[in-house]
Amino acid sequence: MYKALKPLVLVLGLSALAACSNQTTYSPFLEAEPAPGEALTRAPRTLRLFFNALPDVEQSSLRLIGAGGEHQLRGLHTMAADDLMIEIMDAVTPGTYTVEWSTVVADDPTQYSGSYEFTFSE
Ligand SMILES: [Cu+2]
Repeated sequence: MYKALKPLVLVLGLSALAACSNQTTYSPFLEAEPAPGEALTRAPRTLRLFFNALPDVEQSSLRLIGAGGEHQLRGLHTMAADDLMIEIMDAVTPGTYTVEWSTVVADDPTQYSGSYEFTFSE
């Protein structure tokens, strides 16, 4: 009995793995300011991310990471345009930056997350 179950467990395991590797195919994230991959020539003062539905601010977070570590951000909010927005408190110096986001949108209880980079040079 146990031996007969083994192939089934293996198949289920593989399909679970396939489901995991497919998780990047759906994301509520649409675009952002600064945009993913954007090369800025002026330091950004805010981050604004757009989604395909209204984010729940209480269940959302944004992080900005530069060469010197994590930047101080303040006042996560939505402008009610299916977006999340936050103010960058400390100086953004030339370099490459990573934005990490996590959110729940509309009535979907799934916690989605992702990240992207932009660069800034004077
Ligand atoms: Cu705003």
